[in-house]
Formats: sequence, structure tokens, C-alpha cells
Amino acid sequence: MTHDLTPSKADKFTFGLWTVGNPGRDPFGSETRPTMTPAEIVDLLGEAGGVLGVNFHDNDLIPIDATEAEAAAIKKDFRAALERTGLRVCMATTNLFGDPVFKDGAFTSNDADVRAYAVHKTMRAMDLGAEFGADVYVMWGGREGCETDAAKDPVESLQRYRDAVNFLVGYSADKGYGYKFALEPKPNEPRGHIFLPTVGHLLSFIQTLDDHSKVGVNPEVAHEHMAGLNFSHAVAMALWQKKLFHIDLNDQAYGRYDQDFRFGSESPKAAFFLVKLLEDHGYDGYKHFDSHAYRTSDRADVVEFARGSMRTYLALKDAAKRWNSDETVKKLLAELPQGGLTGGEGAPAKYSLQTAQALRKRSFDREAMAARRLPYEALDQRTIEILMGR
Ligand code: GLT
Ligand code: MN
Ligand code: MN
Repeated sequence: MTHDLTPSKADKFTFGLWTVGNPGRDPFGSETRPTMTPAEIVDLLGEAGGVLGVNFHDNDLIPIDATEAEAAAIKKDFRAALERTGLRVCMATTNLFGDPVFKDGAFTSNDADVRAYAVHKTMRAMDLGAEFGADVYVMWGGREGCETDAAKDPVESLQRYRDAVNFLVGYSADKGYGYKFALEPKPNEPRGHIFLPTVGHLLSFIQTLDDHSKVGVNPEVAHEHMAGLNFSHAVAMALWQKKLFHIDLNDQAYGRYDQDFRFGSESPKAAFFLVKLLEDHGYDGYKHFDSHAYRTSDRADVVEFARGSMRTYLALKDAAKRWNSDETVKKLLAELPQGGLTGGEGAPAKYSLQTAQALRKRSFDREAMAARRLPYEALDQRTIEILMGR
């Protein structure tokens, strides 16, 4: 077993200013940790070690009402912190959910002025991200939704969403920013119902854009779990369509409020299959930990939280490697019909009148097929033992 779980830049691990900088506020209580400046957050990530980059919403870096002079001073401090820690900015995004102006949505607000303001704010945030070298642009429509269906026409809302994304894709192209857009779904919270609630919905939406070559998804573990779905299957669909442009790693118990727990802390087996999927399929984008430390943590524990997120990923990557080369696993896979998980002789070939006629004529031994062994209990138990280091 590999014991070295030290991350390096090549692992492409990133954190958001809003994640490690989370001061512990929740709907029932105020901050439990001091608020840090963006530069202080970068220093904390430098201390964690091995982090490639830091991501931000426009207003994580520059408060919405900052003056030009204040903005310039913050940027200067932030840039200096990036230089002394060797971190870079990988992804940028827009806060289209915090300010009261977005109380009924941004791109899908019923108020045309608010829709225009949301696009204007996003263009400016894209300028800011590009100024710091971000090459991925995330769009999370947290307020795009409703509490009551009396409030919005959901078809019109999708059209509005589409118009906004088309506009911003055009802006990025004209400015030569080269952003890859990664749209992030979530089923609810903060809205009662959020439009485009899952990865599947978004993948279908993306196909409707004028030019979707630069638009993919940013799935988040917690969000698919909130919808009661298997996250790896959602990611698989994005990989299969070559649309996995970014990923938000964290954890979340099914059926609970939005928890944003440390990656792998709640469902390590699901996290294992996710890491195995990403590694087996050669995902080489950023791995962003969109989570925050428990409200009980102090600064030192936040550093442990950041290190723990990366170490867990690396431990699971190592476990995936061991799984793939494990003799027991190999033996069990070889026992599967057709000798493994992929491929298989005898399956229907591509349709033609000939292949159809041949298949139509073929005879099958139903009982013999039904009697074939599928030792999935043994395979799963071996997986558990590999995870337990046995
Ligand atoms: C917010 C949300 C996240 C999104 C962020 C990007 S903001 O924290 O819960 O899932 O990724 O806007
Ligand atoms: Mn979340
Ligand atoms: Mn997220």
C-alpha cells in the first residue's frame, strides 16, 4: 500500500475562497471563525501544501460595493499572496445569489432589468477571472428557480437561461478569453426548486445552445446526493459526452440539508468508485473541493480539513490502483460472463438487415444464461477489504 499521500500541483487540486474561507455561519447561527481576507485564505492554502489553485466568485475577491481604489488594493494583496505561495487562479464564477436584487433569480428573473444586470455582472466577473488567469468559468444558478409554480413559466425560464448562456459564450469568444464554461446543477437550496436540477437536465440543456463546444458541466457530489442520485453515474454521463469540464468534490448524506462535507467523509465507498471512474477514464481537469470545515473547527482544523480532502482523494486513487491490479478482483472479474466488465462476444452488432436477420435466427439457452455466476457479493466484499487496507 502506498503511504505517501502528499499532494502535488500535478494532482490539480483546487479550493474556493468561499470554501476554506467559510467562517461557519449557518441559517441558525453566526460565524464561529474569524473572517479571513482573500490573501489570508491563499496563505492558508499555501500552508496546507500541494494545492494548485484557488477559485473565486467576483464578490469573494471584491465586495459588491467596493470602490475602484478598494478593489485595486485587494487585488494587489491577493496577487502578492499568489506569488508568495505559488498558487494560481484556475476557475472563476459569479455571485448571482447573495444580493437581494437576485431574490427571484438572475438569468431567469421575471424582471428584465435584473436579467440584464445578471449578464452585465457576469461579464465583469469574467473580466476579473481572466485578469487572474482563470480558464474555467462556473455557472451555478442557485437562485434560478421558484418556491411556487405560480411565479414563473418554467419553459420561458429555460429560454431565458439559454439566452443568457449564449450571450456569455459570445462575450468570452469575442474577448478571446478561451473559457471553458462549466454549468453546475443543484435540485434545491436556496430556492424551493432550482431549474436544471441535475447533471442529466443540464446535459440536455447544453445541446440546445447556439454553440456548445465550450460548455460542459460542473457536477457536485452533494447536489446529486440531495436529489437522491448516484453521483458516479451522473459523472459517467458527462464523461461519456465529453462534457466533464470541472468537478466539485465534497460529501453529503442522502435526504439531508445542503451539507458540503469534506470529500469522502460521509460515503467513502461512493467516493472510491468516483475516484476510480475519474482515474480509469483519464479525467484531467481541476478537482475542486467545494466543501467547508465543520462549524466547530478552528483555523488549524481548517488546514487539516484542506489536507484531508486531498489525502482522501489520493488514498482512494491508490485504492483504485490496487483494485485494478488485485489478484482476487481479477479472478472474480474473469468469472463474469464474457470475462469482464466491458466488451463481450456475441452481443448484437450494429444494425443492418443482415445482422437483424442473423440475430432473429439465433437460438438461446435461456436457462444456461440465467444460471451463469455473477459473484458480485465477493467482488464488493473484496472492494470493502481493499478500502480497509486488507
Ligand atoms: C455555493 C454553492 C456551490 C457552487 C458555488 C459556485 S457557490 O457555495 O453551494 O455549490 O459551486 O457558485
Ligand atoms: Mn454545495
Ligand atoms: Mn459547487
